[in-house]
Amino acid sequence: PAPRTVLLTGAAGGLGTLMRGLLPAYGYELRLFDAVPVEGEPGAITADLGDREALREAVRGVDAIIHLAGISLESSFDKILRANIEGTYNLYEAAREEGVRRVVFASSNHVVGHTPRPLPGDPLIPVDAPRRPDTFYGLSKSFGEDLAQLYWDRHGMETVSVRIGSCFPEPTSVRMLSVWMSPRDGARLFHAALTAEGVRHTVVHGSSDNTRLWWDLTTARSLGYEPKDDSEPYAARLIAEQGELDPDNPDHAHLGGHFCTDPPIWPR
Ligand code: NAI
Ligand code: 15L
Repeated sequence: PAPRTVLLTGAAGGLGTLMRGLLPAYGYELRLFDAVPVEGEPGAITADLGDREALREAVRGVDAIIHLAGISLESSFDKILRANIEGTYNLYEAAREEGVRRVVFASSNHVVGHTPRPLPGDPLIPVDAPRRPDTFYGLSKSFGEDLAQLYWDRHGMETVSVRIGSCFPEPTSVRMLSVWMSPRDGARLFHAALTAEGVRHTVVHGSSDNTRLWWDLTTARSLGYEPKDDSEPYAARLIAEQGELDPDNPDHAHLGGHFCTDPPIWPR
């Protein structure tokens, strides 16, 4: 049967807030979880991914989980280790113990961020391109994907790992024209990932059907995802403000954009 009760971790964050608005229209009852209180949602669970007891309770009785909680940008390895690596392990363990069958994992383009971005006329980046994390952050999402594979192979727990491009109300950079996922398309893709049959562990690219797309959406479409949006209406304004991407600028050379060139963050 299609999942109905879904745990949404990271519900207070940007994407969590967008999905809280959009997913109930698909018939889901959302249980909310975040380290910080979710505004206007007194029933939300306020707990850290390090709290295994709270996680056991949070996952008990849900049909599926959308796992968004974690550090969403580059940070020190120690912080990433606790929130994204140990935190995602804690969530999967709780889900296994409570018999939850399906997870949708918010992975990221930064798992493959060091992949050269295609120039006009180049083939799109395939979903099985070698992993080339651009940050400790991207590395932690790569770990999450492997964890998902392990829990499928050992425990029969299914995951769709969505390598999200940039999911915000509007694209705000020229790079985002290529990787933008409109919130409405994000909800469509999460719905497909929750309901497709026999996904085992599937990795998909997560974006809208952008005119300037850099990566291949075939696997996402195979789940039943039909993107309806395109960033192109934003292109003229963003290019007028920021200029076209420059093939000689290292910030513009890779899928991961400036994540590949920002100075590393060392322990503090
Ligand atoms: P965000 O930073 O706005 O939200 C993350 C939420 O997770 C926050 O509300 C935070 O309180 C919570 N959180 C962090 N550490 C936690 C912990 N240890 N225990 C419990 N909760 C914790 O990020 P955003 O943009 O909403 O992204 C959501 C997820 O999607 C993240 O995992 C991010 O890596 C992933 N993602 C998002 C993209 C986007 O375009 N928004 C692109 C690619 C991936
Ligand atoms: C991500 O993984 C981040 O969570 C998000 O904040 C954006 O920076 C996005 O990637 C991106 O690459 O634009």
